[in-house]
Amino acid sequence: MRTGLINDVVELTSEQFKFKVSENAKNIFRKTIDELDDRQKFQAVAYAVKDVIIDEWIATHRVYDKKDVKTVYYLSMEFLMGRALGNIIINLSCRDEIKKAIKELGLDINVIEDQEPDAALGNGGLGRLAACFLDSLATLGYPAYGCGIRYKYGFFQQKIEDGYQKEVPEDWLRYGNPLEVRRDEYACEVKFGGYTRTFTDENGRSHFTQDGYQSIRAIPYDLPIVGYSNNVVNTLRIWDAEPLVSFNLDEFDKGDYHAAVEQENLAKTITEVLYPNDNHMSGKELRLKQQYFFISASVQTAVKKYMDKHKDIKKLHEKVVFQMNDTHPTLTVAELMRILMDVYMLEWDEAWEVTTKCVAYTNHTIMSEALEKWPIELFSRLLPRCYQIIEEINRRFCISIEEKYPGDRGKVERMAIIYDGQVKMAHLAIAAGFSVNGVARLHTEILKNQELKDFYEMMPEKFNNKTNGITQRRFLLHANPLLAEWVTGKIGDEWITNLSHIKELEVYADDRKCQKEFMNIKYKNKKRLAEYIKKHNGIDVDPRSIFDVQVKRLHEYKRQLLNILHVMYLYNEIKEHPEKEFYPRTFVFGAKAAAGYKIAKLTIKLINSVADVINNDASIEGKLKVVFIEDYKVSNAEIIFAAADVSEQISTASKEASGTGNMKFMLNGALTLGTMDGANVEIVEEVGEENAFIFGLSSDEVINYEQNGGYDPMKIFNEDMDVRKVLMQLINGFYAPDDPERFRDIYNSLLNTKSTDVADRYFILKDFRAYIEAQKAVEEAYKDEKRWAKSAILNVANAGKFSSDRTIEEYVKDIWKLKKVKVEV
Ligand code: B1H
Repeated sequence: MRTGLINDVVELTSEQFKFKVSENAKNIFRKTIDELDDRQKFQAVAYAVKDVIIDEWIATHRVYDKKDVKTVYYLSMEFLMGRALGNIIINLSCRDEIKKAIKELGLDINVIEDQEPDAALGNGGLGRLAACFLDSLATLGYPAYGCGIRYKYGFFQQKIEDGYQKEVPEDWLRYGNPLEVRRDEYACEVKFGGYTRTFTDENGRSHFTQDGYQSIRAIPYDLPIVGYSNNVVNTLRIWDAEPLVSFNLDEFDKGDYHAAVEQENLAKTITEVLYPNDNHMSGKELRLKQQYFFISASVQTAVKKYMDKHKDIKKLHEKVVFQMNDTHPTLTVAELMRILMDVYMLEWDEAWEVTTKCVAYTNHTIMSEALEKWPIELFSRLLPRCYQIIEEINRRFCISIEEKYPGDRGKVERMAIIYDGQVKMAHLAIAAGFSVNGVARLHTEILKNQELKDFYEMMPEKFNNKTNGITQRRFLLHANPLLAEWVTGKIGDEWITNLSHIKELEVYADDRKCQKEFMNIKYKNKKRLAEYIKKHNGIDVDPRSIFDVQVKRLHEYKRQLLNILHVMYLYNEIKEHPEKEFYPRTFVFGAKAAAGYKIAKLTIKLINSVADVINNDASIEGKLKVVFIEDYKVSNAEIIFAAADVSEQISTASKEASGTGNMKFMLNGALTLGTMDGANVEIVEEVGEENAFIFGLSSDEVINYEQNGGYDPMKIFNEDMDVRKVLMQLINGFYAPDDPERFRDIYNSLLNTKSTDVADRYFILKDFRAYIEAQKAVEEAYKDEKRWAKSAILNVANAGKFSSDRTIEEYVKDIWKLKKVKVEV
């Protein structure tokens, strides 16, 4: 087997690594390696790995400096990194030496990796995408910083108690983070509140400054992002907050006790916790503070770094590009304008020219509840100078709309940045950004033709598509070592850094021996998941059954409800027709619900209640099992994807912007059961419709119903007796004998018998029959092992497009215009 080394220059022997680990054991814990507990072993190894990385990290930045490269700043409220250690080790050129050393020390690499808490600084797809992008940027050798927040508490841990979700704070930094480096020398000041003051300089020019504000000290922590075998180590810079002057007698003496306490409190709260909302805006003042906090610190630092080497601030765009990950970092626009005008004294037009060449915006959703709008009152109080700037941007933008569409008031009303008492962040991002992109072809088309139609008409040149991707290094090489090795054995290891090569597997899809090898690997991975389930849920599942998996955030539009209603239907079928042949099936769910999202949390209870009844019914002879995996996160996701036969991607068409789990399943040889939504469309295009199971309304049909009405779920309830039976089981205590009313809200959400809301907003009943049929087709296909194995291999072979390396190359070519860098150590 080839090693896959691109640039085999880093030489580390296993002896040296062992020495590092034992020195760490001694220096940090005053112990020998044998005396360490598992967590300490992890730390001793992690510090040793950091020691290996650090020279490459320094070397990378030296090259960037010397070459004076253009750099992308990927600004994101979320980076869902998961565990770092294992991923770093597989990316390092000296991975074999490290693995050898760990083995020779008598340590188990899996046990060590398992000690690391997930860095869960994100909610779901948006945050994980940012993490995949960083991996790809480093591997491809592009100069990049990730900029985010060092939340003290990441995304909550989910415990299931009596079938209900309970949120437990995720104290991921409790034992420190061996891989981070605190960079006090880059600390900076971020100002909140107060008022703007105008003054005139000696040349008679007016300037603005902020007075009477509260200050926070932003302190960066750097995390290494290791490229694959190329000596490149990029940086994820996450900011923590501290009071500028800590609560001290100075202030106290001045009688400014309150101000001092407030600053201290603001600093404490600002980076305390990640808001756990996926596809939903929180609207809390603290959230806006978080946004400005990390944006101001990141933009200040980027501008300063540029000015350290260059004289002309007006050429900033030649070296710096800011990519805004959704609208959450849109304050970048106002902050950059502020710095250019108030610090570097540019005129408005000059500042606008620079800003609009530096910022680009990615849209990740059309869900209306996710659109960020801030009340003017809150915004202007918290960020007076930024607000003033946005007002002026809005004034000029509205004039340009009027010029283009004279007399069309509607246009101005629909497109204004400030309207109806609110600041609309997406409108600001589009008005200022030189690029606006969606995250899958269908999503971008919906943006252009529906959601952002007015903007597209006015500025078509800004709009472009960048279909999402995932890193094959984490989601195949690390997550599924058996399959990774098999693939490499067949086609070599180029796929690790160029996933288009995986197409070469296609010739093996019909080969009976290969099919058997493939199915055997899948079986082993299913066994691994079955063991995890046994350990965590105490449930026995049969690895020979079909593993049908839906793991993602819990949201009504993702339709976990459709899935569990279908399970209820199947159970009814098996009970009514015990004689009928039925291929054993294990339905696996994993999903966290936002803490305040009632119906989502009730859906979790429903899944667990259905699981309880079905798993404990001996009469069905284990034909059906339902498992809810507690605390779905990046680290257990790796085990889950590898073990899936069926990938449930069943969102209401038009609602899922892209999805990225769909790609991870595909790469691991699961067949997609899905709607024509998000990136599913492109997955089916790549693999062929015969190797997936597509059902349900199209996005056009959904949008048509939404705009023109004409859908009546009650009619289906009245006419389809299978649907009726399942729905009645929601309210007759079948799954809640102690409280038959428990699931009434779910029933109502579908039939609107009481609420004033739209009935079955996500077309669950409308798609129910089609879903049943698609599921039947899945069963038929699985019974034919040859056919299934072929399809599964073809899914792996056609996943090449969905590498985040491809996505990043497109961003670089069309938006960022970066140059690749080579690092020799
Ligand atoms: C996605 C979000 C999101 N889209 C608001 N939007 C948030 C919106 O905390 N908030 O306020 C957090 C997250 N997340 C997801 O992005 C899409 O739903 C997926 O379809 C897509 O694959 C992913 C990455 O593009």
